[in-house]
Amino acid sequence: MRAQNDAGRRTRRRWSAGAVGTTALLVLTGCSAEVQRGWYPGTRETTNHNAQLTDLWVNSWIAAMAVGLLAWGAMIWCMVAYRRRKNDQGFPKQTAYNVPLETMFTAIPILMVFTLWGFTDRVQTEVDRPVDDSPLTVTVYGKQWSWDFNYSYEQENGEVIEAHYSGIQAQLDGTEGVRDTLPVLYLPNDVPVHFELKSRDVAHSFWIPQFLQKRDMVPGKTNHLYLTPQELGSYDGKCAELCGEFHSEMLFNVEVVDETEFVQRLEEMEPGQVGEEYSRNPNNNPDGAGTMERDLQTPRGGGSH
Ligand SMILES: [Cu+2]
Repeated sequence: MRAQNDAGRRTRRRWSAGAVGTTALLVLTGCSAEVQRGWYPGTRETTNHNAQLTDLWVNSWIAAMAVGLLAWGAMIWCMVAYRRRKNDQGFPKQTAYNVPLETMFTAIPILMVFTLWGFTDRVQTEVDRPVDDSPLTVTVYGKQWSWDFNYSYEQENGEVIEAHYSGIQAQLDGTEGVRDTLPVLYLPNDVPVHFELKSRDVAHSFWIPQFLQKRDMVPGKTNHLYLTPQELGSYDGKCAELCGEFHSEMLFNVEVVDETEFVQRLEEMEPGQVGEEYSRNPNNNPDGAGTMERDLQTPRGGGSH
């Protein structure tokens, strides 16, 4: 008996220690910037859209938590209040078809879904609104397994610079410093950018996690992203669509630099742009496909050799 009591006390003590620990953790982390942005990468200022996107995310979680607490509370209350008592006999009173209750159970979730949809739609419409007068257009080609960045930048004096960077695949062989060899996308700070997203072969997806936006790159189609970087610094970029064997090595760096440095970087790059002529999609570029077929020695239509 004594041993049992001791064990019980130990369990209780462990439980209360756990509860104190959890509460302390919540209180201590409650005010940190990380929690405030719902563990999202970047900050509210990384691009002109980050604040809105973060708010949508965090507020959705707060709403979900409130609904969760209500539902769990109601469940636990029912389990306790209507538990089987010592002298209960047989089944409890059986009920069915409570129309008001069932109407409520249908109406409330529909209302919640539409509310969530309403807020999502509002943010999405705002974030995806085309910006017609971006001085900078970056046409990005995803390709197995790297990136081509084409820049067309209209300077304040009206002069347009066209330049490109054609990336080669990263070699992740475990040696240090590979990150520095990745293709770099340069962006000027505080300048609105229009991204035209294309693919040279299969479906890819353009993703800079800290910018909180990601968009598919579909062969034969151009997708668009509009944003303004607002914080100088380095960011990671990657492909977010499984696109083949070396998908995981389809990485790039993003450097947000001031306007003067940006122009300098453009001047160091190859002039002009690399377009569809390097694409591999047989529907969009029959010549490119022909070259590829010769390279791979795969006769069209299953030749007889
Ligand atoms: Cu890819």
